[in-house]
Amino acid sequence: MKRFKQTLRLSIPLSLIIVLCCALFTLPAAAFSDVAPGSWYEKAVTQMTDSGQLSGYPDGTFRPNQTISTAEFVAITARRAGLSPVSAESAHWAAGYTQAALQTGWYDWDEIPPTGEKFNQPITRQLAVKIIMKAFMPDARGDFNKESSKISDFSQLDGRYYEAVLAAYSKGIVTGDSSGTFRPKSGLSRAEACVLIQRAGEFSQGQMPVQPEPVVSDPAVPPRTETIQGGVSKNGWLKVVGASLCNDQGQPVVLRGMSSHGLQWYGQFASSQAIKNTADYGANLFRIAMYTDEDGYLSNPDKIRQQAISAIDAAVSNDMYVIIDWHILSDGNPMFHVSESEAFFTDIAQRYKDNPAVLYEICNEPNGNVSWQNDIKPYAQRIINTIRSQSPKSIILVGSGTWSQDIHIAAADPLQYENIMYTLHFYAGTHGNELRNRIDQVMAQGFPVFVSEWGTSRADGSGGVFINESCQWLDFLNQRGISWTNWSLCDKNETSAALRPGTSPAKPWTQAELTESGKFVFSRFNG
Ligand code: DCB
Repeated sequence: MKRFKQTLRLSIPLSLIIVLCCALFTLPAAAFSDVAPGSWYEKAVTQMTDSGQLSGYPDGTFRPNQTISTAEFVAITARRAGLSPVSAESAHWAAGYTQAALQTGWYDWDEIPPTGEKFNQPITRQLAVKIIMKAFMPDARGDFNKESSKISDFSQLDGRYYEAVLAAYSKGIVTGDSSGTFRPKSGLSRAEACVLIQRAGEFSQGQMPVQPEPVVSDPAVPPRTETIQGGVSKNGWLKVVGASLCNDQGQPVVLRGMSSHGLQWYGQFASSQAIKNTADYGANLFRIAMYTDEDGYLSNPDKIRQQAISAIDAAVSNDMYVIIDWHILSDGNPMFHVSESEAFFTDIAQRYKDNPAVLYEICNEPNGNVSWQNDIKPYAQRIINTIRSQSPKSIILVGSGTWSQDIHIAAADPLQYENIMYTLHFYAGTHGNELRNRIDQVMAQGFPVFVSEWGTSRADGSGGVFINESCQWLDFLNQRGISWTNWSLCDKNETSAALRPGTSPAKPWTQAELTESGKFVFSRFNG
């Protein structure tokens, strides 16, 4: 039986050296002067180094007794599990892996903050075990009484690690040392870490996490657009230049934030505190989804208009841009209520004609038996004229057929106005390369695209959460400087909702009140 080593030598983490050797050296274990043949960790070290998941040092040593750092542990586990690095805020060598691991849900923000302050510290044994169990055996469980009796210092474990540690003991991943202690808050050596990761990894052969589709580098892809962020006071009146949204200085600008859910159902999350909360997390845009049908504006125009106006004013007072969205959905043809739309937009555009913050989205998602040429385009011409007659400089966002996915059809027969953008809506669990290719196709023709709604879920608002696919999408949008709002800011019990059920709209939100989707999306307001 392999066992944990009792003595741990604490030493300064050697992250810089590790980064160099991770990148440059993969020495076969046999070459490690300090990995004794027949030692309890030799097999695991050999297998992992041979497959490129682990490396030694340029001087030919593996340093099995050296305490492993948090970043090393996460990066090695991620490689073993086949996770790919994603873009991250910290410049640390392992930040791409730690960000991917965080987004995959291996641990929470407070355990390993993405800002990096714990990356070079030793990882605790309890957290290390949680990570490998999440990575390789997420469904394993252990019987509390049976397993906890094997651990003489069980009372020292923090409660959030009970489940993972009990599962690890029950599966034989962790066996404890000869005195039956686990020492949850101590570190572990590189050799121990290697054995643990290898053992859990072998257990789960065939159940590797789903990998995002590789981003195919297409020579037609533009170089990353240098965009600026910031609010209305910094950027002023926006304008469309070629395929880019620009500020009043002509510099490409990117807006990111949340969409409300239907005001008739979740209007409380379009409150000034809720909008401020998203601004505090870095959003510079808010979208007001004003359903027309489904008991929305058309059933209760005065009340819903007032809610929308209050939400616009709340966004403005937080220096955010704001989209007022005429949210057609079950009424799939915008012509059904064109005169109500004209009246509504006349009123709003008149009210906000001097305010650069307000963007107009005139038809959320045309769908069903609706044609660009015969329905959407004539509707758009009428409403654009209506808005421009009051507020000539505003940006206007126009949807297309198939729930605002048919931008290529719109681009083939475009609107002849300035400062128009075409909306593309996607749901990461449903839509992928096909829609991304469409974006590239129309941008190459010079048409500006705005993602005024997307979700981490499937297209019905539930399923998933599809974090890998969402990441791939956001990286794609960042590369092209495309602005977005995410569906949706509410506490509905559906995976696309950013807030857990019961979250108060009247207070700032803690991480614990954000859903898996909310945590991910809120972490990406700045790119
Ligand atoms: C869009 C709508 C939005 C809808 C989301 C998710 O619809 F713009 O209103 O939100 O995407 O489906 C959902 C809410 C649910 C609510 C439902 C009805 O999340 O809580 O019950 O609206 O009000 C899309 C987008 C794409 C596709 C289909 C829909 N698609 N759709 O590609 O098939 O069926 O609503």
